[in-house]
Parts: sequence; C-alpha cells; structure tokens
Amino acid sequence: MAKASKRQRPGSPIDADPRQLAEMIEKISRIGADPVAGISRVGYTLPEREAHELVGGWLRDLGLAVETDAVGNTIATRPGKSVETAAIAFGSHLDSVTHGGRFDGIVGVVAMVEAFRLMTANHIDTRHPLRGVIFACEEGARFGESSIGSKAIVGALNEGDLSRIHDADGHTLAEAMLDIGFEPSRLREARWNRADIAAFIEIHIEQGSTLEAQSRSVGLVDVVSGSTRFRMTILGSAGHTGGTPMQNRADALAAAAEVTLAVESIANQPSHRGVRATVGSLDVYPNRITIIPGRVDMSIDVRDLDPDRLRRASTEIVNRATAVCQRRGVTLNAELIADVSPVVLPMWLREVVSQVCNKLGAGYCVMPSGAGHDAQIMARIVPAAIIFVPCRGGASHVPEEWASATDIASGVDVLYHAVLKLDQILSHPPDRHLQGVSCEVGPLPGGNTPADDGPR
Ligand code: HGY
Ligand code: MN
Ligand code: MN
Repeated sequence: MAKASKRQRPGSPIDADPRQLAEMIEKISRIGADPVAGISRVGYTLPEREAHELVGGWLRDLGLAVETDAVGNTIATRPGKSVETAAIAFGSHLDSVTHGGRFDGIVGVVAMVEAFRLMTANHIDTRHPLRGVIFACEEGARFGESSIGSKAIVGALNEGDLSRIHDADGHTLAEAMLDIGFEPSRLREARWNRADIAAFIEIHIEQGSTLEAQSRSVGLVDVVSGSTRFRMTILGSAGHTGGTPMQNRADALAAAAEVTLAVESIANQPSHRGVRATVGSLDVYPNRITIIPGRVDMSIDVRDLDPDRLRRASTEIVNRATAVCQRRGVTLNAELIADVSPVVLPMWLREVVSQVCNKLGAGYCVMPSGAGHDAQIMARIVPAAIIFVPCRGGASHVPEEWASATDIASGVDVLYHAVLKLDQILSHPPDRHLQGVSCEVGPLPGGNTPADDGPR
C-alpha cells in the first residue's frame, strides 16, 4: 500500500488521502463482485471472509495485532501508552446485501484503516488502546436478523438464536457459521467486557439524501431507526387456472398482493407518519403460468425512529394480514424474525465530534439514521457515535451506490481527530454523567419523541 501523501502545508498533520481510500475500496470491491450486478458479499460466505482477510492484512502491515473472534469479527489492536485500559474503538462491516453497492459498511472499514495509517504517519501514541473492528454479518439481507457480529459482542445473542435464525432456504445461522469454520458453541467468547471499551465510532454512508440536499459533508446521528421484521407464509390451494372457477379459489398470491398493498397503506397513514414498511421479498409456489399459486413466502421490514409507532404499525400490519387471509380462506403463518429498538446516541459523544467538525471547518448537521448500524448495537454497552458521509442521490443497497473519496476523506479526518480528542478527555475522566451509554428511544424532555420534531 502506498504511503499516505503528505499534506501541502508543511508541519500540519497529514490528512486522510482520498487516493488511498479509493484504492482500498476498489480492491475490496473485487471480492464478491456479482456477475449479474453489484456486489454480493453476503454474511457468512467465503467472499466475506476473503474481504476480512484482505483488510486484516493491511492492518497487520500497519503493525497492529489482528485476530478473528469466535463469530468472525476481525479485531485489530493498537496498544496505548498509559494505564488507560479501556479501548477507543471504531470500524464497520464488509458484508453486503445481494446485488448491493461498494460503499455500505466498506466506507467505515477503510476509514478505520486510514485512521490507523494517519496515527502511524503522524507518529501518534495514544494513551488509550485503540481497537479497529470489522463486524461479521451486519446485513439482515440473508437471515432477516442483522448485526450478528456486534450482537455477539454485546451479548444480545445466545446459542439457541443461532439455531433458530435461518435464511430463506432454511439454512440456520449456526449451520452457516460452521460452513465457513466458526464454532457456534464458542459464541460467548466473542463477548466484550464493558470495562474494556470506552467509546465506539462508526463512519457510514448516509443511505439517504439529507447531506446532499443540505450540501453538508458530515452528518452526526442522534437517533438510529429501529426495525421489526417478519417472514410470512400464506398457504392457499394450488389448482388448475382453467378448470377452477373464481369463486372456488384460495389464491395465495392474490392474498399476498392485498397484504402487500395493506403494508404500504398502513405506513402511509398520517397516524404512522415516519414509518417505512416494505415487502422486500416474495416467493410464489409453484410459480407456473397455468397453476393457481398455492403458497407465498414474503418478508416485511418495518422501520421507525419512534418505538411506540414502530410497535403500533407492526401490530396493525399483522392484524390486517390476518384479516385478509381469513376473508380469503387462506392460512397465514407470521414469524417475527428480528426486532431492534430505535436508539438515541449519547449527546456528549456527538458534541465531542461536532467540536472536531467545527475545528476542521467541516459543515455538519445532526440527523437521524433511517438505516440500522452496528453502532446501534454497540450502544448497548458503550457510548457510540455515527458519522455520516454523503452518498449520491441517497442511493444504497443498489449497485449504483456511490460516495466520493473526497467526502470519505473528510469523514476520516473527523474520525481521526475525534479519536485523538477522546483519547485526551477520557484520560481525564469527566463527570461520570458524561460517560452515559446511549438509551433506547423513549420520550424526549417535553414529551415528544425524536421523530416528532420533524426533519432537521
Ligand atoms: O438495512 C439496514 O438498515 C442496514 O443497511 N444494515
Ligand atoms: Mn451498513
Ligand atoms: Mn446495509
């Protein structure tokens, strides 16, 4: 890997290098490139491991101790020079959705590598140990349940979950882990001790278009959306499309179509303003032109920044689906496959990062995250922050996903200086209240919840 180029003005610290970042993203993008379209580097598949090994090698080249934990998270450690034992951590994920983009997760990982490179280039020795993290299987695209690696770290998964959680083919998470050499029975070894970690920061593309619309280079996240996900199977009666009169049918696909439109109309109700609900996958069986569909498997993803609205909308969707299926004489099996609460990230940590933005002259805005992130899970055991960088048109989870290396480099500079600032202030522990870990969303002072105060 080429050395980071020195900044023009002599004497100032070296800044993140857009060329280095673009080069790393290019190399990672070759792994899991899908001949049909985009990137398919799905969790617990060999391409994900290959990407972890590639980046693990870059981190070793920077002199860090790199290990793979029991569930496939890659963890790189840079020792601190004082008795401060609690590490400052930063990173993201390398897995993608199917036919996804080249930046979701990857931006946070190359930012982590570049930040370590800047530490070396600027001869920085921090008081705290630093911990670079590449989380395994963040995307819920395969199993429905997302953030597997970070959930293992915070202790939010047990062995039973690994055998319960399965993909659309019925392959369990435990089987998928075994397929690529991870032992589900060692799950607990991946858990971190709260005392060992002082703060966690994740850089990520916004996966929305607020920054672009406001011409801001940085977003600082205050609330991360929750998500509730269902797998639904509708069982009707397959039959001959010519011989079966309309009044004698139990058409599973017609029922699924009505449920799909109900999902959309519930999310569009004013009482559910802020809810985003999607039927993302739908499999029809036997799926032949002359056979009435006897079975449909479908997945529903419900998101909101407000926990009560998320709960109400999810409940209404299941109730409506049940009523549609009863009226149509088909059977509904609805399985809750994932349920993550919205999370308010700690203001004091966001303030630290915003002071760095001001110092660097990086225009930022405080904003919610419609997408879920590993930082939302890490926030259960450690103060966490998310730094957004713009992505073109807000496009994500599509091959067209794109972020400029210059914007990513600006984000890295913020991350780098925020880590150095935390290293200082956390060494002189501020009042205990500043160490507050985030909380799951509840009413904010004044009774309203974050989403009610409208777009920022
Ligand atoms: O789906 C999400 O919210 C994220 O991209 N994992
Ligand atoms: Mn992501
Ligand atoms: Mn994603």
